[in-house]
Amino acid sequence: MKKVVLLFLSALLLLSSFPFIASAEGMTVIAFGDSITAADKWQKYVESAHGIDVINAGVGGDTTNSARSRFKRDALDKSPDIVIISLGINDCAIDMDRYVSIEDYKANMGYFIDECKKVGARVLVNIPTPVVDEQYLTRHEAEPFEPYGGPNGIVALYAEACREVALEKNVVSADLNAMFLATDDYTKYFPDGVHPSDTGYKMYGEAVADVFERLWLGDINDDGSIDQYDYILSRRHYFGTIELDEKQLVRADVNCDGEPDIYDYILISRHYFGTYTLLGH
Ligand SMILES: [Ca+2]
Ligand SMILES: [Ca+2]
Repeated sequence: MKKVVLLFLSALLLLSSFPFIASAEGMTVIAFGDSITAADKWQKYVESAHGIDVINAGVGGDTTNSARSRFKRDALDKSPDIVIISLGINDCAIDMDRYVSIEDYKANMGYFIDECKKVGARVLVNIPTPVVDEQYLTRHEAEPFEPYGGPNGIVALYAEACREVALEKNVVSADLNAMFLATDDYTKYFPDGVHPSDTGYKMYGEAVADVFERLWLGDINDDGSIDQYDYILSRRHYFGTIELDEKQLVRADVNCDGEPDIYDYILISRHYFGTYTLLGH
């Protein structure tokens, strides 16, 4: 009898956390970046997948240095819930005055993330997309890039630096660099060597949309906190007694290995008990 009552109570508790709401709806989402962000062709994929409007705060030619001076006005002062940060390609222009050293790039990215956290905004970092040397070098001097094996060699270093900052700051990232390089020929998606084609932007937008749900990693029942209800849902999914929807599956896979399983529900439980911090928290 006791068991039945307990089961009934736990079912009630689970039900009380339904129905699910679409978390991002009504939230202020800002995309802070350079011309690749400003081009605006990627964001419809994120908007339609998550029922949101993205405020585009992309400025062509921006490096992390030049973007710092407008970060407060264009991002922080808008009371953002979510900030998507996409910078780095212009920082790599070692032949130009606007070049930003890799140390300064990391410091600036860290600054953007820290400031977002201070105002309570969640952060999604886009790892810089690759460039195509041949087209890129029609507008830049080749020699300064030679020690790096060409422009995309230096972009690879900044992409790695960006991954390191995201990891260190424990924020969600979309590895657009790795995504394009994993295709059979990434160069066809960057007709001018830097900016994606329409197809490239579709891949870009869909990749950002895919990781977007990770901003709520662990909060499977979408009630704004990560607690025993999430742990129970995760566990029940693992044992096959409930089915999670597509977005819940992303949230349940807290170690982001593509499989919501026993390791994830242990991590959710550890996060709840304060012995582990989930990504993005
Ligand atoms: Ca929850
Ligand atoms: Ca997993």
